[in-house]
Amino acid sequence: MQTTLIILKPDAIQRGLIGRIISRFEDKGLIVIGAKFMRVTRELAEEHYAEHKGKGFYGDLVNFITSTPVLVMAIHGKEAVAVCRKLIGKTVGYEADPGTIRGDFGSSKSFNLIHGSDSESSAERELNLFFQEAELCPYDRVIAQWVVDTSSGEAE
Ligand code: 3AN
Repeated sequence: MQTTLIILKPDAIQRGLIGRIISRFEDKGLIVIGAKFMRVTRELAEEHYAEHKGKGFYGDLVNFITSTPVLVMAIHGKEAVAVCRKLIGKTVGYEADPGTIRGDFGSSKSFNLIHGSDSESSAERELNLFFQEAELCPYDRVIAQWVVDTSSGEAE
């Protein structure tokens, strides 16, 4: 089981897509174990997007993510990092496959609605950037035993 960082970016908030996007993750069987509605500071944005520093779109990216509030979430479940990336779809909205979040709701390259950590190590780094440990609340759901098969002792 993994936990990954998801950010619903300013365009998702402004367009009123919070509920529909969270439903994509819940429908898949993943759970929200942390959530924070916040305005990202410039300092935090620069740290989060440090790997893109120097690229042409970096300044616009930092301006965009800090422009209006975002919803930051810790999402947990089986293979959560890769599963969330697949649910999110390709970076550019007009290239993303239908059925993905960006493919269904996005039409832009830079306004692409959502961020999801791209690896387990990125998830760990990004979760630490956005959440204190006490802000994450892992829990068990009764339905969990019908979402993944745990009869062998492993989540399968
Ligand atoms: P993803 O979010 O799909 O992992 P990354 O990590 O390559 O994409 O890029 C991080 C963010 O930078 C993207 N979500 C997008 O907002 C922005 N971005 C990436 N490439 C471009 C680009 N060519 N032009 C404008 N913005 C971009």
